[in-house]
Amino acid sequence: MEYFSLDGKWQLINHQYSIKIPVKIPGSVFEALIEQKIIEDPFYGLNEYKVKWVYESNWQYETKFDLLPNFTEKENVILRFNGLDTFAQVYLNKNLLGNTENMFVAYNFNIKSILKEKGNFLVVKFKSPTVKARDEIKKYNINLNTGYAALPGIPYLRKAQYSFGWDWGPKLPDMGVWKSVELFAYNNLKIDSVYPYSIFNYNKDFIQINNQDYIPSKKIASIKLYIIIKIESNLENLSDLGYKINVKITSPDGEILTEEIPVENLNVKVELNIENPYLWWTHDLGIPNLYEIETSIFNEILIDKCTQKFGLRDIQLITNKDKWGETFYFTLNGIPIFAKGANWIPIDSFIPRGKRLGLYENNLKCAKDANMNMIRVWGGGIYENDYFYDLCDKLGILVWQDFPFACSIYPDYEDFFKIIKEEAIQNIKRLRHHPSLALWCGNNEIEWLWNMYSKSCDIIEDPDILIKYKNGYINLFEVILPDLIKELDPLRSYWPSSPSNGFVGLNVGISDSNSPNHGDSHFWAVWHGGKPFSAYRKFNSRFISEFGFESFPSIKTIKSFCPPEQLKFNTPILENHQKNSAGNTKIMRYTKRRFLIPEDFEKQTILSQIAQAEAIEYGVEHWRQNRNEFHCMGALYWQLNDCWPVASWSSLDYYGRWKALHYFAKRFYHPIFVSVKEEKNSVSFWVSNDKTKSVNTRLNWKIYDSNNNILKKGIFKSIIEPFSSKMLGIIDVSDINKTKKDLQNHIIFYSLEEKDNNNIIHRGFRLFDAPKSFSLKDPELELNFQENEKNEFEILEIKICIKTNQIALYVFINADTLDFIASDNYFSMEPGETRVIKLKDIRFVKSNKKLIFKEIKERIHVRSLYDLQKEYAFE
Ligand code: BMA
Repeated sequence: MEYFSLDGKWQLINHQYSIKIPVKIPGSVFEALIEQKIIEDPFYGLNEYKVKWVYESNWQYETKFDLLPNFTEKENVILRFNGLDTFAQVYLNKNLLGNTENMFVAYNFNIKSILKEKGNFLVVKFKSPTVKARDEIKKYNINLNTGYAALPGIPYLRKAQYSFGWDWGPKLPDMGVWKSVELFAYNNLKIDSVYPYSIFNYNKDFIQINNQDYIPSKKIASIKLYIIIKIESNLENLSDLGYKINVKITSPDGEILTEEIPVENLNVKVELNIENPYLWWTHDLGIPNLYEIETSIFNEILIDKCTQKFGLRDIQLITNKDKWGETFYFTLNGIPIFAKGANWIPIDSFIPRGKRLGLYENNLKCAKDANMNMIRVWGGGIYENDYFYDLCDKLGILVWQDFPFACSIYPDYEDFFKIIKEEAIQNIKRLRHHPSLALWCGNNEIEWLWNMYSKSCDIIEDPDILIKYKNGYINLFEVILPDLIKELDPLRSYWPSSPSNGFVGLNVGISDSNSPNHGDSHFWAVWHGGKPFSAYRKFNSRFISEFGFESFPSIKTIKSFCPPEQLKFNTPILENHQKNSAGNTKIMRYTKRRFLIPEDFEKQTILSQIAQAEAIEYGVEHWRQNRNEFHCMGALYWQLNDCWPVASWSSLDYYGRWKALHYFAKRFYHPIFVSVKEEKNSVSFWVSNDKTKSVNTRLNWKIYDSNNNILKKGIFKSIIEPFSSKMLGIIDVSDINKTKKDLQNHIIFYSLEEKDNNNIIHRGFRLFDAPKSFSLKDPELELNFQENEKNEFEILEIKICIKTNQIALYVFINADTLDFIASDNYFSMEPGETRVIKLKDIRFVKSNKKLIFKEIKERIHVRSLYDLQKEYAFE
């Protein structure tokens, strides 16, 4: 097999606007226009509206290339586009090779007959996606759309739906050659796909844990590894031709296992017994061990070779009938896991640029740092880049993968289904070897939408046509896609929609997709429904796959798109960087319920982040308390990241800056976590242990008044069994919380330590009322900075020792001109407490200047709620 990459620099042409500029492959039209300064940054100010012409017009990519002679001598020469976004005609040496219409698939063209040794001329002509969407609406005479933020007609297009606008995303549909382009040449046969999968044989030694269901011990009796190799060839009598396949498996410790078998037909199955296996675990349970598999076909010489990584692990979605309805949880190698994580949207409006900027690594590393073990790739985005899954495999993070359909009725005609089948086949085959991939899910919120449309539908009013589309839905998401999974990836579970109750067929649209007793749920009464965040405590769910709360990003991020004169929550630019209708006003309204609002906009942004973090923590506490008997087994908040700088539900902003929520997540997703339920007359403490071993704990708690007097204190000692949540006890507070004023001025501090080594696992606090009614004093924080780690060039890590003599709420470390990640942030301290915080990944916001200790020290501020509220403008 000969291989030749066509990545690099091509030309990008727009005839209508007489533009001819260089463009990167992989890359995109928007990225090239920004780089060549043809357009101003579309993220800045209101520029989003100035660049409409870009996606309303057509673009042409061109390149010339010569080949090495050994290439043209081969019988087959394939030109492969790993991704074209989206509607294109491909020409080579003026011959039309074909049309493309799906951003999510690779296109292969056999170009043997038109390829020259020298001076090949390749042209890809892209048509405007928005013009195409309007054409489709006209053609089918139905205005299929998402019903809100996005441009109309997009359900007709197999192109990332978010790029046409979402309630957190701008309308910037990009175009171009967004993945690699390559040529490969071969004679008679090549490897089409290699699919390793393993079957686990658990020993029957069951252990009983804490009155729960029976959980198999993780001792694995044996593992059988199967490898299915598909060969592509038009040779007849393959078995007589002497071809062989060699499979070489390298274990994480370098041990090599090989197997060689003759090729007798196009499907080869290799079977191996794996002794002493290294299992793949999520990072919170163990090591995400990866094996490597190298598959080669040869006769006298090597014909083709393919290398990939895989993991030995068994993942299952368990849906068993129980007293509430039906369970919904995953087991990993027999261990039931509480999924902790967030929803993932595409990394950038211009995805290839985001990849170049390192956003995949950064966002996923931050997810792991925040103790997340599962990410849901949401259906309004894309099947992610290979790189994304490679990173999840390596970091030990599970992936819930939606097929890319969201919030809309989709076409129901055969040609559309044909396109989807091809798309699904390609992507299932591309991704199924990844151990991180836990679940295929049909779509985002469409089953739920049918609940609504069974009452009325403004898009399709004729009930007969509506039924036709509903049957189309059932066909696609309950027949076509699950059948393909059964055929191509039979060991992985399929779930029809998120949320779904799991009842399929005639029940679509009739039974509640968001049932608290079956399947997964999206809970939006807080935020969209305007309810206080204490409403989370009233909603039980088997697995909560979406719930969210908005905040502003860091002021540094806001300044990247907003000039100083518009730095206010309701100016046109801030309103444009908020895509949920009246979202900024809502942020302010919610924040005001909790805090005194200062005049200063930066302080408002910080308070909005604290309100968001408190909200999500409330929800997670409740659902983690409910983990016994598998009542609730997952919490994935909406949303991890942003695709541009914006006010949204994310915990990481577009530049990777941690909002307060991300620091909170690091605490509330810790495998051993204390949660607290405060009520007027009582306070109860809970500990969740998601580890495989029991922990012997001691919880110290104290209740103070706002004058630093300790009113009550105590200790709970307890052994917390693995995979369980335990209520440690209830404290009666009716004697101290007699009046509203008492409630407002009392605070609980608590810390959990491991009894055997006094190691503090978790610290927390809780007020009985909104923080704004607690009378705070200036904590006059004492700071002591130390260099912690440096190399010969600069400081890598510093330590800050923070001491307080007063109650200090939401202590936060920040800097106007520096970025860093703190070991903890936005925490509260009791009188006399000292905390040591480490800052790593320290860098200047706008320069690569080296970091000097004195400069870092001068730029860092440590403040608290007292400073945010002391000059408040309104209540
Ligand atoms: C959910 C998602 C998204 C949306 C988010 C916030 O339901 O599935 O479609 O962006 O809510 O409204």
